[in-house]
Amino acid sequence: MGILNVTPDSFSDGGVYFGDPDAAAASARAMVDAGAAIVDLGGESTRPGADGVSLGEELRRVVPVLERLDGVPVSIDTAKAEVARQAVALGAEMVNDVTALRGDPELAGVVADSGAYLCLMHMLGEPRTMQQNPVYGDVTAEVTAFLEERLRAAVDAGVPEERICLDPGIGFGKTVDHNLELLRHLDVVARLGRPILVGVSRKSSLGRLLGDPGATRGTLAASLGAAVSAFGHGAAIFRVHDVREHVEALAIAAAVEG
Ligand code: HH2
Repeated sequence: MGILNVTPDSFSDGGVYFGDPDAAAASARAMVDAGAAIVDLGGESTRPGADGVSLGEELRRVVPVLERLDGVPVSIDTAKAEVARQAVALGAEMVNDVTALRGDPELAGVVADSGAYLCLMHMLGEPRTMQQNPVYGDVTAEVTAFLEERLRAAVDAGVPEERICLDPGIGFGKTVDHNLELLRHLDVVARLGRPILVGVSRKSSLGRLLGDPGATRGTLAASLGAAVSAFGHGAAIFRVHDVREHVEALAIAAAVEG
């Protein structure tokens, strides 16, 4: 899954494609050429400390890009039902909701009615405050229980279970140690029976693990190391900025695994 943010403030590609839908669409096509199975388009940053954007602004950011992505498999990274509704009408095949259907009571119905795929992600708190001292008793058990409950809620709302993938939400209300613990125990989450999506690409935990306590992002090499390790622990879908490099690294990891 290639990442395409059309925001002024995303932590890693913020501003690059903001206000330039032609460049954004070209980037999406390049990611598919590089081996991405799907491109995740987002018009609202969820980085730590980010404020939300209005419905009108989010639509102004993503609709012109969607209109240029005919034939490209798209996931829409949104928690807003109206953004999802317009995105699937313009061909998006998947809804990636970092609130796991808790943000907008109408989103579950939009996904169920459209037949789209759905990603349910774990987050403790909300982006503005989520990194202020997150506390868990057992992070793997709590994240797994949360995802199990949200999976049931989505199925009860009419989304077919076989259309749903689950994401432990690396960096969403978690310390570096929480993130490591979750990556190490992805197999526990995978026992819920759904594919596991992991988004660790360039995240700040990687830079911090390499010795910079103030890091706001991680390097490509660190991202590849994390992705290959996550693959070994059962991850199936990788949300990444650098598509070709991840396709190559994961192809070799898969070949070794047989
Ligand atoms: N991470 C980000 C955004 N959306 N969705 C899923 N399912 N999993 C993730 O880990 C995830 C996500 C944050 O990264 P990015 O999009 O690069 O930055 P920003 O939120 O600042 O736009």
